[in-house]
This record gives sequence, structure tokens and C-alpha cells, in this order.
Amino acid sequence: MTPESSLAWGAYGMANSKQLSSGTVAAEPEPIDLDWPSTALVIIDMQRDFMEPGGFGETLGNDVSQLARAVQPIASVLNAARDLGMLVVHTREGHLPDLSDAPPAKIERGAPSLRIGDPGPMGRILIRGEAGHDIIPALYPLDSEIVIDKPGKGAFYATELSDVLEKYGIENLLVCGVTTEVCVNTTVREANDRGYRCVVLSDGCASYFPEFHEMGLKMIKAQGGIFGWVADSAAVLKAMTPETSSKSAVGA
Ligand code: TIU
Repeated sequence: MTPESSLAWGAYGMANSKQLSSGTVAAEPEPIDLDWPSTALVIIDMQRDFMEPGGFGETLGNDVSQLARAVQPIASVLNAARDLGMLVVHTREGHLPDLSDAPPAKIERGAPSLRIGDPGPMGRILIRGEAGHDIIPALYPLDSEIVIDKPGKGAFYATELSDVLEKYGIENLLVCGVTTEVCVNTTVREANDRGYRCVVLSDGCASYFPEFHEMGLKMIKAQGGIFGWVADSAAVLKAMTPETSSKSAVGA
């Protein structure tokens, strides 16, 4: 661990003698041991543009109510991560107001009711600074947490995420958010190629298409965990919470 990451562990939360420094997550395809100071919670694109009527997701013809099920599981793991002092990273998909970072191939495809950049009920669709681009109130970032604005589906493409994770000595990612088969899968594949161990929260992800959610998770954990591990929020919370885990405590 780098000196900076040691500092971050104390600085990012309220780590104390009752808190755990590591835990074993009952994941698939197999349990995984995680050291919490080198683990970050990455919450992908829990934005009004995907979650609420009138945003980007609905303009594509989707039923946005399909995504609501992920909110509570994410909130419970986010609370535990904050208690543990874990590094928390929120991402937001979106583009600059002049669309200079939006490829024409992305803007022009399909037949959405509104295109990226068009005015909608929550401001311009998928544009940074607009109401629809912001994160939903239930999962709103604290000032101390990191927010990564990304122009693509993957959170590493054209962002500072690699530098941030390296700075804080992160080796493992707990990944959740929307949508399972698009931005979550793309980010996990990018992270896996960069050497991160990724544990994806099965109930902390959601898709507009339930069958894609199921297959998206299966693709990650198949073949001995070809891209990563999958666990539900209860299993992750059990590993993070002192009362329910037998692992060592910070300073113990
Ligand atoms: N459309 C869809 O399922 N997803 C996206 O466009 N972006 C994210 O997944 N965040």
C-alpha cells in the first residue's frame, strides 16, 4: 500500500478498532478474500437520466421502473462502505454541452424520442450539468466521495479513474449500478484487463431487460470467474460488518 492510500483509509471515513480490515465474501464462482483498505465501491451511473421518466433511458424506449430494484441494495452497501471508510467512486455517463466528446455514431444511432443533447423535461438529454445527468437523491455522493464523469459506457475510457485508483492503492472493486449488461459489464471488463479483482453486486445492478441482467451476471462469473465474481448485497454486507464476520478488526 502506498503512503497516500494509508492516509486515505483514515481520511475517508471513521475507521476505528471495531471495524474490519478484511472480509471473505461468499461470492460465485468461489469465495473471495478482500482487504477493505485496498477495495473501492464503484457505483455506476445511478443518474436520473437512466432511472427516471423523461431521461435518456426512456427516450430509448425503455421501462425505467425496471431499474428501481437496485437502489436499496446499493444504499445499504454504500452505508456500510461509508462506515468502514472505504473509497467510494460514483460515475456519471454524459457529454459536454457542446457535444465535442460525443461521437456522431453515438448521437445519431437508432430512433430515440429525443437524442443526446436535445432538451427534455430534466434538461438536455445526457448532458453534464443538467438535472437529468445528476445522481438520484437516494444515492447522492458525499462531498468527500469521488465522482467520475465519463463519455462512454466504460468508466476507464477517457477518464481519470485509473489514476484515482492507483493513487489510493486500490486493488479490488465492488461494482454496482446500471445497467448490468451495458455500463456495468463494460466497466468490469475494462477493470479486469487492468488487473482489478471485481465483485459485482447481483441485486445492486439492474437492466431494462431482466434476461440481460441474468446473462450479464452469468457472463462475468462463468469459466471460473472470467471477468470477476458475483455476490448479492447480503453476502457483501456480511463480510463488511463486524457483528457478522469473523475476520480481523483494524488495530486488533
Ligand atoms: N442503455 C443502457 O442500457 N445503458 C446505457 O446507455 N448506459 C449505462 O448503462 N449506464
